[in-house]
Amino acid sequence: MDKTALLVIDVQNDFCPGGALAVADGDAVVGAINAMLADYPVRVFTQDWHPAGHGSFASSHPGKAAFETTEMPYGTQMLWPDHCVQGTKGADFHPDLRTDPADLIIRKGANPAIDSYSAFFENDRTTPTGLEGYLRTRGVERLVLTGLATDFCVAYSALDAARLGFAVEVRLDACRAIDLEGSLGAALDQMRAAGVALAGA
Ligand code: VGL
Ligand code: ZN
Repeated sequence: MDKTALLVIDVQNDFCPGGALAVADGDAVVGAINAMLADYPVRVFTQDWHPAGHGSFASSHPGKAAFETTEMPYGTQMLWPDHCVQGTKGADFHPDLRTDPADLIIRKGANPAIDSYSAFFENDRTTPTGLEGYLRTRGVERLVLTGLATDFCVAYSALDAARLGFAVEVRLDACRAIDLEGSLGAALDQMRAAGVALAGA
C-alpha cells in the first residue's frame, strides 16, 4: 500500500490576519489541518525562516516597494514585506495549530541570496532542502498538501513533488491564497497541467 504524507506548508503568524504578509482568511486553515493530522502516517510541517535583511524583502532593495519584482540570478523575484524572520513571533506557527504530531519540521529560506517557496528546493530549483530523501527513505509515495499560500509555497511544493514523481493532491479547503494579479489562477492551471489533483474546492 502506498504511504501518504501530509505536508503542512507555512501556517505561521506572519501569513495569518495581523501578520506581516497576511493571507486573507489564512487562519481558517488551522481547524481543517488539525482535523486531518490523525489520518496520515507521516506528517511534515514547513516554516518559512528568513534571516533579517533577506534578499526577498523589498526593504533589502533601495527604491523598491513590496509586491514589485526584481531580477535575481535565478530569475524574477517578487519582493515581499519583511516576514518570517528567524526567531520572531511572526515566524512561529499559528498558536492553535497542533504541531506535536509533526514527524519533521523543515525550515526554508535561510540563504539570504535565494528565496525558497518550495518545501523541496530553493527558488534556483536545484538546491535541495533534504525533504525528498526523508520522504523516500520513509517509503512515502503520495503527498497531500495543505497550508499557505496556495499560489506560492503550496504550489511550488506541489509542482516540485510532481516533478520528483510523487502522486500529489492539494486540499484547497485547507489552503488559502495571496492571489497577486492572477497568481492563484495561474498556479491552479500549472498544478493541473502537472497532474496535481486539486481536491476540496
Ligand atoms: C510565502 C511569499 C514569501 C508562502 C513565503 O509561504 O507562500 N509567500 N514567502
Ligand atoms: Zn518568505
